[in-house]
Amino acid sequence: MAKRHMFRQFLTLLLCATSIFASDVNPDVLDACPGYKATNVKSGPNGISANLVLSGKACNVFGEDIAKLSLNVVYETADRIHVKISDPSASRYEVPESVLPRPDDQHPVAAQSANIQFNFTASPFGFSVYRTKTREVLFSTAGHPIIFEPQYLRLKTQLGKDANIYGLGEHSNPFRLPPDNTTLTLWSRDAYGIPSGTNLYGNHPIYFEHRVTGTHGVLFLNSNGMDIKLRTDTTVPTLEYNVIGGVLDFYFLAGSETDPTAVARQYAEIVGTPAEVPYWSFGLHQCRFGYRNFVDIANVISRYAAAEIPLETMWTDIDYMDRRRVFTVDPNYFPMERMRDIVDYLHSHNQRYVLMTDPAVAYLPAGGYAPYDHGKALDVWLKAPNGSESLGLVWPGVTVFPDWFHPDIQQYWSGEFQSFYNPQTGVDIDGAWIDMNEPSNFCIYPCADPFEQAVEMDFPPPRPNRPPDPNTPIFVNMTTLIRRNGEDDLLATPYSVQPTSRNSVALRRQDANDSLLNPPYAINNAQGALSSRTAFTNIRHANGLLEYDTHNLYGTMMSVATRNAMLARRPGKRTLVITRSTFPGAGAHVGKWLGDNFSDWEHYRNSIAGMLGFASVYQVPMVGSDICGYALNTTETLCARWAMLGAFYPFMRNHNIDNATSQEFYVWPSVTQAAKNGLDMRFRLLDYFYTAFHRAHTDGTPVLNPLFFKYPKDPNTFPIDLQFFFGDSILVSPVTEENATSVQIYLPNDIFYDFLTLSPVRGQARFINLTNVEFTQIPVHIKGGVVLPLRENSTMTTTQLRQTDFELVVAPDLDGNASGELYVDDGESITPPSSTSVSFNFKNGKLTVTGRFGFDVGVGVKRVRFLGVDKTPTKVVMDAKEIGKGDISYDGETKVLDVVVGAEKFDKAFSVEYH
Ligand code: MIG
Repeated sequence: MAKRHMFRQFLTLLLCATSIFASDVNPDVLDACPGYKATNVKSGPNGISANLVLSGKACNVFGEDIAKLSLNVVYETADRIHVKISDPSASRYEVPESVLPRPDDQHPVAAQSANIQFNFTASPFGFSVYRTKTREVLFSTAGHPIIFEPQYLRLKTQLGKDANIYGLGEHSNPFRLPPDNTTLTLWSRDAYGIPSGTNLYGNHPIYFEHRVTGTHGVLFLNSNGMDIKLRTDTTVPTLEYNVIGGVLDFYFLAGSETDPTAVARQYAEIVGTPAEVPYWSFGLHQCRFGYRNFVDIANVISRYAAAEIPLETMWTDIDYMDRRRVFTVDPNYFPMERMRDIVDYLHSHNQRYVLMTDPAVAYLPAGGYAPYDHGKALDVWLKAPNGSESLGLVWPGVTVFPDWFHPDIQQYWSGEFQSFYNPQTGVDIDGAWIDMNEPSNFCIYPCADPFEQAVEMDFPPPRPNRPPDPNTPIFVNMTTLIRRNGEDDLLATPYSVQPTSRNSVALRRQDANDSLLNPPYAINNAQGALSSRTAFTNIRHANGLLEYDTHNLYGTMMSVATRNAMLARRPGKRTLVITRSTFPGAGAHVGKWLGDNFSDWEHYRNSIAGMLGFASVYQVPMVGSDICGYALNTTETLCARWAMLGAFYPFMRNHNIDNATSQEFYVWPSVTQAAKNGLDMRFRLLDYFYTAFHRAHTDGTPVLNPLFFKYPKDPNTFPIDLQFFFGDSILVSPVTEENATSVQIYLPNDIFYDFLTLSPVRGQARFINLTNVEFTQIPVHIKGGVVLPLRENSTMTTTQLRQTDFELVVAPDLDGNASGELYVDDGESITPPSSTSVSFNFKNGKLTVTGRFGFDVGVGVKRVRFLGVDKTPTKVVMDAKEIGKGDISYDGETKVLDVVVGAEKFDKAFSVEYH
């Protein structure tokens, strides 16, 4: 081994030991590495293969350069090139197909017919990807040698000046990544406060780059820890991957020269389209950490009803568990019988219930805790290198962790779900919330004695974890409950902590030379060492894979197992699973919340960028941020604004930390009103959004759109992440500053209509200042060119909403045309027995409604409102029949023509035109 290398390794260890990062090697040193040259090149009609041999003296920066690599290039579709560089001599780790099944590569296309091309130079080896038609280069490694060492890979591409790069999350940076020296670190981490500039819960090594000439995408399919750097400290701006394992596996997506959403669909062809969710899951969800007992839960449900805020789904955090142990209820505070009463009550009111499940299972080897015993019997726990169960410290104290690669893990997990969430004997939940699946571990690295730490840190914490608020009146009107138990009894019940035996586990010896724990290149993990506060990276899974390589998959694998367990409980029905940690492909199974934000304006604002990352780039569209903020006390005005912004999150949930003051929407009158106003718009738009979600499920078209997706030639839109489109056509422009009642909003050169007054607003490709935006209002505009199928009015549940008539709003574009779609099915079947798909077209004053009406929507279309109408029409005709004057009204001020069509049943084609 070269002296230099040993020195570097020594330096690395030293730096790791003092927890400073070794990653900032001067880029010139790396650029001076020899790189490779291509030999034995075989060009076929559908791709290229070659050997890559080291083309000079090894530089051995973070290990020894691998002398010979193989290159494989396949034109998998007209819009996708797969480029893989790997070590043919060793079987290096690659993301398993079992976690992310690869797209079809068996039917490649002819290179000439593809929309993008792969080009390379043999010596030194470098490659580029360019658009076939325009020869515009999209990616180029020229001038930057590839480095391929056992635990360090580097690949670097040039970027244009001020490139518009989106993705590479999970992060809390602006949606358009700052091109100046931004590092995106991918390593799942329990990231309380979701600080920007740090690695967070999930990992999505995909970016879209947008230019006025088109939008393309690059997926780096690798689950190892990595730093992706956008640099401008180099001669040309670059994007650089620094990775600690796996192979160089890239998918280049052509996207489109005109439609930025095309690249999203192409990405979905790789990672899968989003799972369809039940209709009810678009209703309002209420949660908090720190509901003390079932009476608290009952109170919240009752108070929402009393305040007439449509609560669809009640949630409960880990509070319900007995000593924080998964798959148990606390017998005193959340007794099973009362839990079942609550669920029955909710279900009989068309409401739902969701509970949290954590991955970590209490380590109780003495027996008697079935979830541990069952897992032990099936031998599904993660194992330390010495074969003993790998122990961590999570909420219940010392824990084991499920090994999602174990062949019996699904059996185990589904079994626990079947019994604890059993409809006859357990808690009959409607959806699942899975947390802590980075996996998170409270044990401080190197965690030599988790038992001692459990004692020191007081896990599980004693009850009640939040003192009762003497000012909160008992409000239960779920009478059956109040008769059986009073709150006083509950709070008097002592909470007992049982001592845990601590003799069966040897102390863990952390070997600083173990390169699985301390690899030579240290990624910029905000948690320090790779294994800090998580599972140990030297763990080998049941199938032989290392946690070092698969850490970033843990949450997604738990997601898939949880979804399967939920589907097994209610065969044929969709479910809702909300996870914290994700990887490419997660969205095909589950939704995601953005984790532990703060109740402050900055987090309110950057929730939009966070959400756009997941919904518009990563293909995880069922996403939302904790409304009113998680940690810290919220304020009335923040919560009011957030209730309305949250009404345009795909996943709308109010959630709060245990030590913060209550923030349910009924707590303040202004917030109650704000929530009602937001929900009113959301509910009226719900079928429009459901249709968008169905389309996403069908082909990956995003359900939320950053402005540039719709105005790709307008550079002003490229950095905007305080406004977005909900679906294709609803522009949401929240007030973004504390105490403000005004907001600067950007309106592209187009016609818009105010959602509430329906009057036209001509966009001038500039910011305008909206003033007098009350704390109960959020500016929402309809983008011209759409026919919106709205429900006539809002209701208290989505079940009632589905029994509400439709109205159509025709919002023409600048040419006077509009179109739209409506998809309706039973809202719950995975394979709906029937469905209705309607198309709306508006041209020359005539709205034509056509479609397939397979599903009985049960209601009619009561009216049609035509927007932007210049004068009172002489007559309005529905099908061949003139509509009576009494059913027509025209408002010259707002230019709205309102026509009562009164169709009792929405089950056939029709047309309405005005003259
Ligand atoms: O260590 O279950 O992000 O939503 O309330 C914290 C308690 C564990 C973190 C989640 C948060 C949840 C909390 N959990």
